[in-house]
Amino acid sequence: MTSTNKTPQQWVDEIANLTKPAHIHWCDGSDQEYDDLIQQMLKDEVLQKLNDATYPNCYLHRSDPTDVARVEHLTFVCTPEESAAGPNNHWMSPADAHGKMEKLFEGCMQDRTLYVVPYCMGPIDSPYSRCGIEITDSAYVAVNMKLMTRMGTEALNRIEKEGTFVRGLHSTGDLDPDRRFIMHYPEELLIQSFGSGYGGNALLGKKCHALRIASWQAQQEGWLAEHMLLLELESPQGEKHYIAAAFPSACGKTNLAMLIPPESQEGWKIRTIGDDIAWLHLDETGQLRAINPESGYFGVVPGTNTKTNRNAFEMIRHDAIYTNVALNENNEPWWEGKDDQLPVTNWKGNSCSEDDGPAAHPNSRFTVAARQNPCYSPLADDPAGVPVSAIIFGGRRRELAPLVYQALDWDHGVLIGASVASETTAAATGAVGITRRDPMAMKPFCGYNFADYWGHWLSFSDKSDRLPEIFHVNWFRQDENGRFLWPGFGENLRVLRWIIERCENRVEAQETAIGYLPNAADIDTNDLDIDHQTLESLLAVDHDSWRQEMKAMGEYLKEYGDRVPAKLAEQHRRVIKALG
Ligand code: SAT
Ligand code: MN
Repeated sequence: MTSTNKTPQQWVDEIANLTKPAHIHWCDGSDQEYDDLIQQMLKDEVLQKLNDATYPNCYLHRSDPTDVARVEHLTFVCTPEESAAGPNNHWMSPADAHGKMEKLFEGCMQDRTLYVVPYCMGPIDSPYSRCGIEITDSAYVAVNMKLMTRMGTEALNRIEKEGTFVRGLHSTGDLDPDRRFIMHYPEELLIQSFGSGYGGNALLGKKCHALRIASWQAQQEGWLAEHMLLLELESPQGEKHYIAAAFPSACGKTNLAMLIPPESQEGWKIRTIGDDIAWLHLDETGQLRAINPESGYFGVVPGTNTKTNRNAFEMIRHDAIYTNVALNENNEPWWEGKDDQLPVTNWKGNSCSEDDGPAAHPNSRFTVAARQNPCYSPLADDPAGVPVSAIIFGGRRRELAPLVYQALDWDHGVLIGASVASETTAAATGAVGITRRDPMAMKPFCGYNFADYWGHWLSFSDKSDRLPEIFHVNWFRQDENGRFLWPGFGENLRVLRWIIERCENRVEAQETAIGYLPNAADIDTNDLDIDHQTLESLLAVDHDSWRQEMKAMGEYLKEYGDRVPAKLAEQHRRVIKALG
């Protein structure tokens, strides 16, 4: 299974030979096919139809209770040299991984249908797009791939023309957590996933292809594959800016990408290009341009309501697949933070009166086509992508990181990105709320050694003198009583406005040891219930805490040894010196 230039047919034959499916179905991506697969899954009780009057064409899928999130400890990068995968990845030698997986896949599709899912990540006619074929024995995966990617005949035509594609082999296996692995072989452009039906482990176009494999390809070819939302911000004067923002999973990317400006911000508009992944390329003028490789959203459901994200709330009222939410008495989906009705059946299918814990799983998800988004930007389909003015990094941190600050220059911005830390969330199995380093929000998704990845980021300052400005934001600061200091959600627009003003050189800022901070008066707090002191603490740089932070960052960098780029170490020393 090593050659990357097999034809789709040759590869499918080879896999069919190994997995022994009862049927083979080549997906054409048509609406009819989608409907047929849904009908089949209703019959097989893989899906349940929700209230058709209030939630037309919406379905509930309950996954196995042990299979509800990404499994980072079972996710491997398989490169010949362990050092190429780096301390940021689990590593297995390609030979060992192939041996292990071959045994698992042997005969695993008996009595099942093998679906061939050709897909294109990015607009079908964009030079920046890349194709793949996922082979899966899950109809749930096939319909999710239809919503999340440009899937079907057009993608297959492009693959046949290009002669190359990323191969992804997936089987839900027997869902035994001890027989669950997600393997990546960057040099073979190959992904193998066994034993899970959950999104990030099973929809191989998403994290496995568009981030882990693509980040590796991007390093070879001089572009960037990032865990970033993409939005268009239009001012009341009609000026447009495009912003790319990296946050860890379940930290509000979808909400920011779909932000509805509050009444006080009259005339401002936000449109979504993407909510999770961006591929960025320098064009011939040195401008960084971005596409969203996906065409749908796989978003966190709990907490979605008309106040936090009205666009999403409306978007998921029809033609949506829900995974692991609860039900109310009207057979409508229900989740924590939805409304004041009561759930009746929890995500496991048990009665809520007899089973404790949250009714909807904290990582329950919706899948919808991006076009259903009320603030969808048609530029998401533009093969040329959008020109990026600003890159934002952020994490979920109750302390330390100010509301917003700006890097002194690109190289300093790379240090800021590399230093991102965030509290863990329910998007991955394991403890929640533990602060960990999550450079560029790519900790679970970078397909190669982070030290080389930072070097790759740094190389951009040699290639262009018109790169985007880099910023860091933190919406999640809390006081000692656990109260959020910043209202977040729609009000985050106020921070985006400062960011754009900085990009346009229209507002002064204070140079501090960690970067440029806003003067308090330059953040619009009109109509906000936020006093001057709170704003000051949101914008303060506590030197003691930052010295500790930089020390911790130094320890973290040591894990990467002398592979850490000199320019990054130099930026780190500079900040320490400036902190005094
Ligand atoms: O599970 S996914 O990786 O698809 C979503 C996420 O964790 O960001
Ligand atoms: Mn994500």
